Amino acid sequence: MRRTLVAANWKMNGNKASNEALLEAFKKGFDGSADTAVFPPALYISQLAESLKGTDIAYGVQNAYFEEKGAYTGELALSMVKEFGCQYVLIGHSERREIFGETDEQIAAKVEATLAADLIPMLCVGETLEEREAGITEKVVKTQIDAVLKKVGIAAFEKIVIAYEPVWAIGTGKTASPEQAQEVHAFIRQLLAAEEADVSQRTRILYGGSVKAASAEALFGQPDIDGGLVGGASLIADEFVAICNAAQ
Ligand code: G2H
Repeated sequence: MRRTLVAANWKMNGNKASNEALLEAFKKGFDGSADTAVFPPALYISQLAESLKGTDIAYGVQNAYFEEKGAYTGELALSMVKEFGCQYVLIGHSERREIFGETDEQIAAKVEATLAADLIPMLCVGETLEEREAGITEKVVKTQIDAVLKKVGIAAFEKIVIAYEPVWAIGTGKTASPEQAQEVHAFIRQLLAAEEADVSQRTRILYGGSVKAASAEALFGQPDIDGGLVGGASLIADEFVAICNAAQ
């Protein structure tokens, strides 16, 4: 019912030559068993548009602003993102929250503006190590999701993809175990179900945090894990192809 989605978050990595090599290897090796999307640094969106023409591989930006236009130096408007053929917008990644100080309110506004631009928000949520150790993982994730629910309402979650990314597992090599991840994914689905059961069954919830080819199959095999958001391993062609092809 929910088709697996695997997304590559290249973060601030790559150059024209390495991007092309990655994309060529991906197009050659990918068996089409999942929906896929690639998030390059925004400057390379045109390169992806050209390279991925005629394929089913989608692409998007790692961030965009909620205002339509104006004096917002360094920001991208969603109309611009749309004009370059993007389908997805990554919103609220923990690196945006932590390093750039994005708040739940700004993230909710970005989700709302992304939906209004007819693009798909990929909303990232997740707890830090201190929060997990303090036993407040569910509370933290609920607060992050509630801010968006309050802004856009439950019906909008039909079009939103959620990525659960425990901060302690990001780029650290520490993947959450499939059971640990499933527990939080099930909790997120319950949160949505408490609002509207049908919608909760249709919302895709991805896992992110040191996903590797070796862990992908077990993660994707969990009942509430609908794919992955992959950082480091998405920069290694064989790894990323194997992760995508691990989808059932
Ligand atoms: C989490 C993830 C991609 P990595 O940030 O969003 O990165 O797979 O390197 O942990």
